[in-house]
Amino acid sequence: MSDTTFTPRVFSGIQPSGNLHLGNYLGALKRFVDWQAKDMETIYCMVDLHAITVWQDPKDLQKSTRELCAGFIAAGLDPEKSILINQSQVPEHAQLAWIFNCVARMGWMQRMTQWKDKAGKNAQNASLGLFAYPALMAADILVYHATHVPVGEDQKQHLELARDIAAKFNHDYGVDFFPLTEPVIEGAGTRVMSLRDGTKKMSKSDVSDASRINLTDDADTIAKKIRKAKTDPDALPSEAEGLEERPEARNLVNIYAAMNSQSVDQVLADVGGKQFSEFKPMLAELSVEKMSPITTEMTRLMQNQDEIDKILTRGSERARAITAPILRQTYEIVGMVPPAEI
Ligand code: AQP
Repeated sequence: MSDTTFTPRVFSGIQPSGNLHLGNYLGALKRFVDWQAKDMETIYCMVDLHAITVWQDPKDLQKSTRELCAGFIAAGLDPEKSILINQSQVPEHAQLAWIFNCVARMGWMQRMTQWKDKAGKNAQNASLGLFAYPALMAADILVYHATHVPVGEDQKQHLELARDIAAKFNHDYGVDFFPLTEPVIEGAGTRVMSLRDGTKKMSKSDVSDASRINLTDDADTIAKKIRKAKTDPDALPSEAEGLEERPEARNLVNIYAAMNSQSVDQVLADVGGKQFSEFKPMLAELSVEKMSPITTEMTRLMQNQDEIDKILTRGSERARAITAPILRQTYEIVGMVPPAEI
């Protein structure tokens, strides 16, 4: 365990790989906004270096990065309060990742379920970057000495690996330099499931657009997708235990709770006994009420790309004031010769 007290600092990121969806919003973005309201430094990142671990069309990547920045701001992140950055504009992320590539072990990476899922049976043909993804993620966090990382449940294993990397670095070099960062996985929205299959995570890469609500969907599309969401024939229970064997029902109740910043028990106290024919329109109305202003604001912001680019440039300057000294100290610990002052 680390004895050093680190200044509380929040870091998290989202890949600009298109199709920003309700899972990203409830599992990550909405919670980023909640953390911004606390008295802590908050840093949020568009992780484009992660996105290219699988092929991205260069033009789409630029558009998606700016769109994601617009989404961050439209959802309530204030570039004056939070540091908003594009990962590739802060080179210390990739520089620290190389050091961590030399700390992490092959066996640790091979155990990552996201690697197994994404590389699938064709692992020999997957990029080296996809394999090393969790070491870059550890660097994203630790290059800020971040202490809190709000993420969805799917990122839990990667965060545990970041702690393993920090602990091994500290042990190997006999220092207490990197914090053992706490994953913050809380609330009803940390695992939003597909609207077509309650056992599958809502995901950008699902071929079925009906499986997810995109942040770019208009009000009619949102309402239609919820109306068509898979459910079962029973009425809603009055207590959470009644959802145990009902993945689709549980998912819709979780979405309602997360969207309305309530607990599942609070929602069920209100809607227990209702049929889906009654609950779905309630969910659709709530979703449109919460999501439509974000979509409208995103569209408006996207018309002013210069403004977005300036926000990112300013964010990277503020970020580098934190990351450059931490990288310099890391290099010293590792034994790199520092550049001479001329
Ligand atoms: N379904 C989800 N429910 C809750 N949280 C989710 N997150 C992603 N999907 C869900 C959270 O969103 C943040 C950013 O995720 P990412 O950019 O790393 O994207 P991802 O996990 O790769 O998203 P997808 O949709 O799952 O992409 P593909 O289809 O490429 O695998 C993270 O905090 C994540 O937990």
